[in-house]
Amino acid sequence: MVSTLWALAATAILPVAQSHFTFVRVSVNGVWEEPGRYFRNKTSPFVEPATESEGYIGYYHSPTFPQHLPNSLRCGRDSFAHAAETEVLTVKAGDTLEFAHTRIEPKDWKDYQWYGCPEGRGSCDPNGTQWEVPYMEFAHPGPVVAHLSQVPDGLDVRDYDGSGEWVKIYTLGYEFYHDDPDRIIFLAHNYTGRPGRIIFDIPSQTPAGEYLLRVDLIWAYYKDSQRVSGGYTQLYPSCLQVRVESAVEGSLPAGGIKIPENLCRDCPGKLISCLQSLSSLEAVRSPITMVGMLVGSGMYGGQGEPDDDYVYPGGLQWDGEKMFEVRPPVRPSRR
Ligand SMILES: [Cu+2]
Repeated sequence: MVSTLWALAATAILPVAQSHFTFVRVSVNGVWEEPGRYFRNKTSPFVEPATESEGYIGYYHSPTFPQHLPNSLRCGRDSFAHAAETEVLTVKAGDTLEFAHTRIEPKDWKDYQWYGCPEGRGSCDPNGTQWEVPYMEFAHPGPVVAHLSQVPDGLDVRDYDGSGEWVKIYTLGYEFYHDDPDRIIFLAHNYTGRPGRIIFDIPSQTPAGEYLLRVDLIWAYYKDSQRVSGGYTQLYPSCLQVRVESAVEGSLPAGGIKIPENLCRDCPGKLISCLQSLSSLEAVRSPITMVGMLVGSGMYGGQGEPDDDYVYPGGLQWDGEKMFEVRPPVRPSRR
């Protein structure tokens, strides 16, 4: 059954109800949990101070922009306010997780959007208006990344705001469409109407303890255009509250990122937080470059040529043994 807590929590009416999306469901080793369960909820509607002057009101599935509140960028809009009411999912290091998203408002959730979906998927839209019914298509092209942030000693995950380091454990990026060097295809939103699946393992060397597990699709904004209202890079973060059982003790490796600080590459002074540097809209309109978060038109549209200097967002990735950079595919040679 759909969680009544979630259905009641979001009562806002969004005119274009299916234009955006939220990751809301997890499966552990192939078994789907109830939609919404173990995820920090969001507040809807919610006004972000940084965009209040533009009249921005974030509804349930609305994107989060880089200039929004740190808490909104970490785990979704105003999500820390919902931490205490969120259950904690117990998993084992090495378990395989899959994440599913929806574009439907919680008040409109029906069992047929979650149960009996094709290919054992965790969400679908049998009565939808999207390209390839019954699939639940992603609304936007971009990479999907997932991170773990370990809860500091002595703290409960329900009391942790995500201000520590985040270590990337998953990247779903792009490929070249039929080896065409001038046409990429993101594997999540791929223009087939049949979305890529978000499946990865919790590294088997993950130390025992409590974590926030963040998953996000980042639709990078077009770097050469005017950054007009509503046109910023869009993030779609959600966090699971998890307790990892493991034979390993200790901490995650160093070298993770801070959110939002290290979502920026060339923030002024490097050590100044992204939030500070983006605290006014003027700053947002200045030429700040973010790793994988401002791109050329081919990547913005998700079916053109890639940027030569593109770096996947989210920092180094950990496979349980080493930290490494996930490199985009090599561009095929022209034939
Ligand atoms: Cu959207």
